[in-house]
Amino acid sequence: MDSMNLEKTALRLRKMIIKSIGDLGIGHIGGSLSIVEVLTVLYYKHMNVDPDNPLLPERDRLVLSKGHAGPALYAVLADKGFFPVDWLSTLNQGGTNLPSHCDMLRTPGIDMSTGSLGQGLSAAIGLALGCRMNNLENYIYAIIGDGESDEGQIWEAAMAAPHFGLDNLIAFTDYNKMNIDGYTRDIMNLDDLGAKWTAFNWYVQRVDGHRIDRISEAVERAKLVKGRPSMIILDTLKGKGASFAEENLSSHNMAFSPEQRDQAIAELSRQEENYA
Ligand SMILES: Cc1ncc(C[n+]2csc(CCOP(=O)(O)OP(=O)(O)O)c2C)c(N)n1
Ligand SMILES: [Mg+2]
Repeated sequence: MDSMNLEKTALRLRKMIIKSIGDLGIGHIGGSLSIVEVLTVLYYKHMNVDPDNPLLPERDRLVLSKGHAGPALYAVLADKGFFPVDWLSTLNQGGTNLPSHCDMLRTPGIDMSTGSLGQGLSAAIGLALGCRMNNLENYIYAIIGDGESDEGQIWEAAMAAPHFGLDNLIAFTDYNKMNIDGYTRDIMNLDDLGAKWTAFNWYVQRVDGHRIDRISEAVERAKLVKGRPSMIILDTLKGKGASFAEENLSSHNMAFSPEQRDQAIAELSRQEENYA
């Protein structure tokens, strides 16, 4: 898929996310909307996955370590055909297959259960080691949050992955500059985040996390790196694409009305027309 079609796909996914959370009336809209482009690049360009065979051993895997952004990944998986699109309107309701946070035992296409922040990158290391042991030539992708990066376990993983020479591991930090109820610079300043990962011997890149082409080029460069893992830092906006949520500190787990839902979807539909 070329960049233009990927951008159009990202708009469609944003609408699906806003509808799914909006139908429930509350949810993690901010951190879901900030990762739409990276998910689009991975699932529509780079990842080898098969919706009809979600447990294929040689598939690429994604660990959404910031598991509260499950609704973003659910939109992608539904759109790709891992499960029916109408599941999206059951989000986080009793009996659903789409709980607020990712559950690999419940949802086809989810590769790791996450939501307890800090653990996913370590789980991705385990997957990367296991796949290498099985002589698979696949990639393990992981997405962590900038607030999540306050967790000590992230830095244990930061030390372990280069030690094991995991060049099949490509991680992303969703650097949206916001934690649950404040700015990361006030809660725990990440300062020069790239320098930290570089010091741990990761191959580090930093790109605009809403530029499909830049993310895709970064993934291509990461795949060429031998002997160590990659960290791609994505400069993003929390709530990107929904005017009621974008760069709004309250967007973390936000309640919004059907009118706000419909207005945001209509705005995105107008943008989609530019691609027709
Ligand atoms: C171990 C753990 N501590 C606290 C939480 C509660 N929590 C959920 S999301 C969140 C904020 C995380 O910030 P960030 O990683 O920046 O997420 P994003 O901005 O991408 O939504 C917190 C503290 C949790 N899920 N797990
Ligand atoms: Mg954040």
